[in-house]
Amino acid sequence: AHRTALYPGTFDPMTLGHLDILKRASRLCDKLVVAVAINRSKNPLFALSERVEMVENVVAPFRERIDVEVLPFEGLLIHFVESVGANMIVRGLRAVSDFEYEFQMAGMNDRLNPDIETVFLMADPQYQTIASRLVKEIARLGGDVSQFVTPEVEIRLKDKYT
Ligand code: COD
Repeated sequence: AHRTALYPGTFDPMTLGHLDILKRASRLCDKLVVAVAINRSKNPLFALSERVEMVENVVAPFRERIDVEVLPFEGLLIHFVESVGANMIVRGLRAVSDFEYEFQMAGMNDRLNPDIETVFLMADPQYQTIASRLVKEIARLGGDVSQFVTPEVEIRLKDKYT
């Protein structure tokens, strides 16, 4: 069967944690859709187009094996999943602290559409504690974020904060 996975997030900005989950997800499906949320309520540092570009710039190697699309989305996640014809939603789990929120989201999305499965993946331990929010804080305060993001994202963060 043809499997399409959708990995949704804010990606503000994309980190090596996101990238690790992306790589793992790319091995589970024939097509991967990375859905970048407009997420006005989170007041993102990066514009939607920048967040899409940052993801776009790392998915190129996956295209040798599978079909990949990076698309912006607004509105209800489950509607977007249905509109692209995906069978599963991929989410990353970091610590116990992620669990409550992810548990609720997966449960409610399952009620909205029981045919779509949420799949949880864990990143490699070296990436498990990386969070976009803390990466932004470190960059804003002049710290070194090179262990947490790609060189491209590091440059973009420097540009934002100088
Ligand atoms: N290791 C492992 N996983 C990670 C790491 C890491 N270091 N960093 C991030 N992740 C995972 C996150 O746990 C998450 O699963 C994914 O990567 C994306 O993370 P973020 O922070 O970029 O994205 P979120 O969590 O802000 O995305 C939330 C959505 C935009 C998907 C959500 O708010 C949503 O679906 N909004 C649409 C409205 C809707 O449908 N609401 C009802 C939901 S039931």
